[in-house]
Amino acid sequence: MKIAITAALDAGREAPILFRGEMEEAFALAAELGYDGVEIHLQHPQDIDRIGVGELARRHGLGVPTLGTGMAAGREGIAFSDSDPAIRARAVQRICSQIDLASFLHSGVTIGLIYGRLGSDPAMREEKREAAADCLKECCRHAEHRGVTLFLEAINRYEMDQLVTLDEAIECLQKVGSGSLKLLADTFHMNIEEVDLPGSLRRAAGLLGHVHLSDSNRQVPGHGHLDVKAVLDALRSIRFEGYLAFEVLPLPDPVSAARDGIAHVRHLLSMP
Ligand code: LER
Ligand code: MN
Repeated sequence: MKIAITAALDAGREAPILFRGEMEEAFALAAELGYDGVEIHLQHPQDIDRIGVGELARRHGLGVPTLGTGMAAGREGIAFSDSDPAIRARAVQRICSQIDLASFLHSGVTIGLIYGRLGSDPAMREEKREAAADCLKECCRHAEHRGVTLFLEAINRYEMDQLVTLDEAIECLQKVGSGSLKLLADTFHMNIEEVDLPGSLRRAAGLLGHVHLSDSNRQVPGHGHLDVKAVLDALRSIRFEGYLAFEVLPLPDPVSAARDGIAHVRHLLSMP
């Protein structure tokens, strides 16, 4: 298993992004501390210089496992489940342009908050569910064409009202049935929604593509009370070979968090 930090040019105080600032600094920090990659969160793909970031990744020998896309949903209110077709089209267009960037950086693209909510009107829920799945299918076609993997994320009930558990996301993934679509398991959301974290991960065998690893309090692993060893053992048992990305709060500060997180996880991974 490979380990990544998360980075963004800027993010709100409450956002679970480990490093905020220039990509040069993010890649230098990740390389210095022995990470394998940098997960980049972006509102627009053109917010970064793609050639410069590609060079940084090559120079430091780091991968970019996925591009986080939730900022566009949060800041612009665009989503696959929106009842307005023009807004759905903007969400699809944004993901397709993230896919183009991902293809250049050999990265994946996360489909999390941009999948969207169903809302409280029972008459609209089925329509919105179908609309969101159709948008996802359209993005999958573009991803297949570009050779990019999309990671569909299960997100807890306080942020989303569909695809809340891994099983629900797996059901959607199987309905869409694209070779370019994999599951993203985030231990912060799982700690709220799942009955048994290792059991849920084992059911995702063969479908899991990416992991957001944080402790119970959304700090780096080792700063809370999640049984991180049990999570890593389950991932080992399903032969997960992707990235564990620390989508965490930068506490007590970004450098200490990055240092503590990788030390803790490498130590647990070295145990039988
Ligand atoms: C996105 O990956 C996620 O986990 C959300 O909770 C971010 O707010
Ligand atoms: Mn996440």
